[in-house]
Amino acid sequence: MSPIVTRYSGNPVLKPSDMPLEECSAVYNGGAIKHNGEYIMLLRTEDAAKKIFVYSARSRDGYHFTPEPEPLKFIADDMEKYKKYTDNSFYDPRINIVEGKFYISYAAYTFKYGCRIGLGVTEDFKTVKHVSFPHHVQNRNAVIFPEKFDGYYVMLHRAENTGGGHMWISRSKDLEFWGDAEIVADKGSGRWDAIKIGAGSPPVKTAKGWLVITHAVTSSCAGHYYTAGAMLFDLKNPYKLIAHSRGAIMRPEASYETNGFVPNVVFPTSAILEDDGMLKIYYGAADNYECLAEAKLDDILNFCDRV
Ligand code: BMA
Repeated sequence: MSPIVTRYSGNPVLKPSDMPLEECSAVYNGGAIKHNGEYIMLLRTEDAAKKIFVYSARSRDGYHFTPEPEPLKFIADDMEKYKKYTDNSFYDPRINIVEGKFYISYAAYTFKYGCRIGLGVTEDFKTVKHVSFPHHVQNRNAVIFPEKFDGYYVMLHRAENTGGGHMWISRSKDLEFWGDAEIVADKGSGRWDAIKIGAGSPPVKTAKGWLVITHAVTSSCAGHYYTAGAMLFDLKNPYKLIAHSRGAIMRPEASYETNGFVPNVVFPTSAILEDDGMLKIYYGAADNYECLAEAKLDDILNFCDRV
């Protein structure tokens, strides 16, 4: 097992039978925050037909979560246009706290057009009001920095394979029009991230830089293999990647990570830094379960080499 992270002994923190959805087949890739001492998580939840719903769940200790009875509603001023690019299929939500507001970035999917990033805002974690589709299709895994830089919001996102599977960065004055897109981290620094690399958690501020827990994908004869890594971005200039983990901080090892709907997947989607310097990393396991691993922030930083 990884020397850097320790899996929560009560994993999974949420499993399909915990969810209020009838015939639930999977619950995973949950975006989580800690707000006023409470943990709030948004979860990709699937029924028997693999139709996706996003449920919220709350916890007082970060280990035991209680799901809300109803899924989130996604609304927009122009519902017709909105539905064209979502088909009621929203997944892998991240909660980005920016200027005190809760922005939800998620993958908006339609069978016909593919996947693009959806951005919404919520106050109650029951209704998400559409803000924008920041990029065209073939983009997902977006996270937003908690602070603005020179008046700009800044987003990390991952282009699909047609865009190379690299991690991109772009910025916006108003959260609606995004530009200045650049590749900020290339896939393929080693075999472990040869296929794709993308943001997992929204950035966490540390003394050494903005920490982002990432996913990295390689492939084998048995298919794709998803691990978790870490990156540090310059505190003043997020377009500058300053350090990258030498390899995976966590790879599929536990039975709930190596067996499931998609075997051999750990997919981090949030990281919460506690006052004692421990990081809670929430992640999807095998596209089936929501899990938790903990690590000392210093151990992760020490495993990051400057680039
Ligand atoms: C990625 C996304 C995730 C999923 C992962 C592993 O490309 O689709 O939602 O968890 O693959 O299957």
